[in-house]
Formats: sequence, structure tokens, C-alpha cells
Amino acid sequence: MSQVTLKIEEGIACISVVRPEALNALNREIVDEMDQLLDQVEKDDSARCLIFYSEKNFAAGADIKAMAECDEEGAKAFAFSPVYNKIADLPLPTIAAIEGYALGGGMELAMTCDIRIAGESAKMGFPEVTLGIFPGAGGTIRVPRAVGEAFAKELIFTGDAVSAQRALQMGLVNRVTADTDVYAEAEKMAKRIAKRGPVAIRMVKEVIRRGLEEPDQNRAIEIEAEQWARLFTTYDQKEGMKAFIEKRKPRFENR
Ligand code: CO8
Repeated sequence: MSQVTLKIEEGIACISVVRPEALNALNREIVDEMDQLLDQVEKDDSARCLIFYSEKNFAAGADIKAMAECDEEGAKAFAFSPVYNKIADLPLPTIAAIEGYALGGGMELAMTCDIRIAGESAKMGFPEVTLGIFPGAGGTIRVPRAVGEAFAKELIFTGDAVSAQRALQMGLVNRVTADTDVYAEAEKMAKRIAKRGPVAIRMVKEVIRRGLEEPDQNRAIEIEAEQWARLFTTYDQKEGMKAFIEKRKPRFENR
């Protein structure tokens, strides 16, 4: 039976893990199912934003019981990174709406998203070192980039989970809401994003990624300028500016 669901409504896609008996711990099958659903989201022209949200718990990590007896080759086969990288590179904005536990591979999934929103009782962290391993699905790369080296090392070396407020102070999450409002808050933000120029959003996500990866700042600024100018070949730029001048809402057409 499927353990991952996808719904797409009014331009907002939502992927959810449904494995409550294991606090939504992630295994190979779940991540492979997610992979297929990502293809559906990418193919759907109406999708403007993707939310990852799972009821009660975001995900209590990778499935320890499935990993426990792995040898080195088995551990490689368990790797989630190709799918996680695919999420990070999606051409539409992604939001992790975090309720309950987001630990280990679950928190690494949240780190692949562009934006993170947490409920006030959420518990987030990287307990891998308590199991004799370390984060292996992008955590050692994405966490230092998100919160800086010192906070990343504190989280990863201690293995301690942090509260939503502490995560907010570190910059691990963008905002904290009441537990009952996590999905609603993510949806509200997704709907705001969905109203904006989709070509501009898609291109700026790519420009930000390239800028962060580009060691030469002047080159990064050149890339921004080139891509910015390209927008002036699009219908949406003409429509957005015309709508402003005519004092009406734009009707973007994603072209
Ligand atoms: N894997 C497998 N089962 C789990 C997991 C997990 N990560 N987390 C919880 N469960 C299961 C429990 O075994 C239990 O099942 P059962 O009833 O059959 O014993 C059920 O979920 C409920 O859990 P608890 O009874 O433990 O619930 P508590 O409320 O007492 O505790 C905790 C909640 C604190 C979240 C606790 O369950 C816990 O510590 N879980 C493990 C958290 C963890 O260490 N996560 C990191 C896993 S390692 C990882 O993610 C590495 C990723 C590296 C990259 C992956 C790509 C290769």
C-alpha cells in the first residue's frame, strides 16, 4: 500500500508520508515513491509551489530497523541523496511544514526545501551520532550553509534535538506557528508565491542556487544580470508591468 500521497489543488502540491506507526520514518520504498510523485509535480503545469507535510510527525529519520544490518554496499543502496537533490533542484519553490519530530533523514528532507515552517512543539535535530553514524543525505552540506558552521556542528556533534524557538534563533526554520496552524501557514505562503510571476520565481530560484555555488562574486552578479535581462523576453514581464501601470492585478501566463 502506498505510504506517500500527493495532492495538487489550486496550484499547490502537497506530498505527505503516511506511516504513523513508525512516526513517518523514511525507508527506500517511501523515498522511491516520493521520487515518482516528484515527476508528477514537475509535469503538472498548474503546480506553482510544493509543500512537504506529514500529519503529527514530519519524519523521525531514516528507518533504523531497515538500516541496522546493512553492510557498506547496503548502506550505499539505502542512500536518499539522489532523490533529495532532485527536490532541492525542483524548478518550483518548496516549503517544509514541520509538525512533531523532524530528525535525521527527516530533517535532511526538510533542509532540501527552500523554506521551513515549524509548529511550536516541533523537535528538530540530527541524532545520527547517537547511533554511531552521521547525517548522510546532504545534512553535512546543507545544514552549515543554512545556519553557519558553528550551529551546524553543535547540532550534528551533540545529536540533541532543538525546539522550534531555538531552531528559529539558529535560522534552521523561517517561522514558528501554533501546532494546529502549520499546514495552513505553509499553504498561505504557497498561495502568495503562486500569485507571483511563475517564470520569475522559477528563474530566481536557479539564480540564487547558482549564486551560492559560484565562488567568484562578480561572476555571480553577472549571472544575475544576464538572467534578469532575459525576463524582458517574457510575456509575464510585459503583463506584470502593464498591470501595475493600469492599476489592476496581473494575469500571469507562465511564459
Ligand atoms: N526508524 C524506525 N522506527 C522508528 C524510528 C526510526 N527512525 N523512529 C521511531 N520509530 C518507531 C519506533 O521504533 C516505534 O515502533 P514500535 O512501536 O514498533 O517499537 C514507533 O516508531 C514509535 O516510536 P517510540 O515508541 O520510540 O516513540 P517515542 O515517542 O517514545 O519516541 C522518538 C520518539 C524520540 C522520535 C524516538 O522514536 C526516536 O528516538 N526515534 C529515532 C530517531 C532517530 O534516531 N532518527 C535518526 C535515524 S538515522 C537517520 O535518519 C540517518 C539518515 C542518514 C541518511 C539516510 C540515507 C542513507
